[in-house]
Amino acid sequence: MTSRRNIASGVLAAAAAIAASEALAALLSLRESPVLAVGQSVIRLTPGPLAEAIIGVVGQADKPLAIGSVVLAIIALGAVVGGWWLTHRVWAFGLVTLLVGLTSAAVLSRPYGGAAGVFTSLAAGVVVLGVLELLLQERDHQQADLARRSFLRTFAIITVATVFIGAAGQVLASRHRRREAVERARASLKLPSRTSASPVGTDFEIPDQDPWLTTNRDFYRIDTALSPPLIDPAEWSLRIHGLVDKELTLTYQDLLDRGLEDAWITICCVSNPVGGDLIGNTVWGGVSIKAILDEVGIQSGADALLSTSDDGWTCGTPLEALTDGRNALLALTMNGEPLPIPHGFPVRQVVPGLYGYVSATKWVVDWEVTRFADFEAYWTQRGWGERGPVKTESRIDVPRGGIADVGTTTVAGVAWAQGVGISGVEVRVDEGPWQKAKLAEVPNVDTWVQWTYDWDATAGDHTIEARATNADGEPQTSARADVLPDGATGYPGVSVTVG
Ligand SMILES: Nc1nc2c(c(=O)[nH]1)N[C@H]1C(S)=C(S)[C@@H](COP(=O)(O)O)O[C@H]1N2
Ligand SMILES: [Mo]
Repeated sequence: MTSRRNIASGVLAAAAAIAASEALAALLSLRESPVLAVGQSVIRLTPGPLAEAIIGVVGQADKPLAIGSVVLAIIALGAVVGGWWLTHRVWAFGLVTLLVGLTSAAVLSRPYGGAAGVFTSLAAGVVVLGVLELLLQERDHQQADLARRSFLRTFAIITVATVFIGAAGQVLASRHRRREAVERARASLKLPSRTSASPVGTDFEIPDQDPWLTTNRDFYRIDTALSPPLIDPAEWSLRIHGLVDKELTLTYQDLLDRGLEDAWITICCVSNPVGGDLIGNTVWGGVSIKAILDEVGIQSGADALLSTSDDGWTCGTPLEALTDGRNALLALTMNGEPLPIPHGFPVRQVVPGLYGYVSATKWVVDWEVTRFADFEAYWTQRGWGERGPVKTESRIDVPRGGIADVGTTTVAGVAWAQGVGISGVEVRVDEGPWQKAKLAEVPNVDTWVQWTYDWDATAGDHTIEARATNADGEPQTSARADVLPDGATGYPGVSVTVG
């Protein structure tokens, strides 16, 4: 009995170690789990003629066979370790150490090997020892029955945990493979070369100020996806239906065939507080949404475009904003590159002048031309405004950190009113008179604009505020509003200690 129990414990310990190392490998995004690395080494070390003979017999099954043999060997060695655990503890430790060592060597011999792979191998060894320690204790003959029941319970718990961790690891690993496949498809896209440098005069290049152009890496990300949808552009399509004269389905290639136009557009999130950084500016390459809607023909009575993403997020956009001539795009590129996966690859919407939650659907796959009266989109159901026009706002970026020196001090920031444009920005100190700031260049009305003001700073504590005026002559409001339900307002302000 004891020996059967020991062997079963060893087998379970080995299985738990494999499950744990596979899951850890997936979690750490290893290109190869330790089991795979050992399998590869076995294949490499198999003498050529023997390998050919095996392939001759099993054919394409050689790879599963190699992995299966490794798993079986580990299980068998686990049984040996379990068998030795109570009587030959030093040998058991020695064998586990040897296996961890060989596995680490196999991992390190691979091009993707490294510290994380060795760590995963070590973790597998620790799991073996831990499981055996939990299961096998010296038996007290007085309480054999109690010990047996506690053994069975622990055995069952570890078995369930092993299956669970193993399954979770497989799910994670298959997602990794999918992500790599989509990343490869993205990298191999041959898109016509696109603009990606800021137009002259848009950036004052003031130290500490956010650049006018936001890089893809620095671009804020807001969505409800715990992990982004992984869509192969070759499999992507957009179905257009609802109140249209003719339905249409567009593929990625269809969009490319139409030719991409570039547009500088600043997008921002309705959840951006005054002074916040949920805003970014970049050049998008895409196809005019208006042109597509003109083609399908909007029927009378329709006032909304209900767009749905691959993962089921929904967004309602006023048709007016999509057809009034502004640069509303189905975008394929961001800063001259295919959209990064988290920013909507392969295709997303970008609409100047509307907050993202009512316009900027990422991973978009479905368009229904409809009426606002007939649906509620994701955020509208949760209390946010049905339409989300961007409010004229400004932000102070410099001086940062709340301190400045006496004398001429640069105050700088950005202002935006996408779709309308900014005609001026003013700055005031300690609620004194408003002073005109200097504006940088912009390529159109859809981007933010940098501004700067030379302030003659005097010693002491001061408050600096800014306000923008849009190109229609309307100044941004001083009334403070929270982000809910349709965007924050109020003057941005910073406190500065000079001296
Ligand atoms: N599919 C999908 N698209 C989405 C969202 C989302 O949750 N899911 N969030 C929207 C919101 S609220 C904003 S502000 C923008 C943000 O776009 P970004 O992450 O590229 O900056 O995407 C919009 N598009
Ligand atoms: Mo947002």
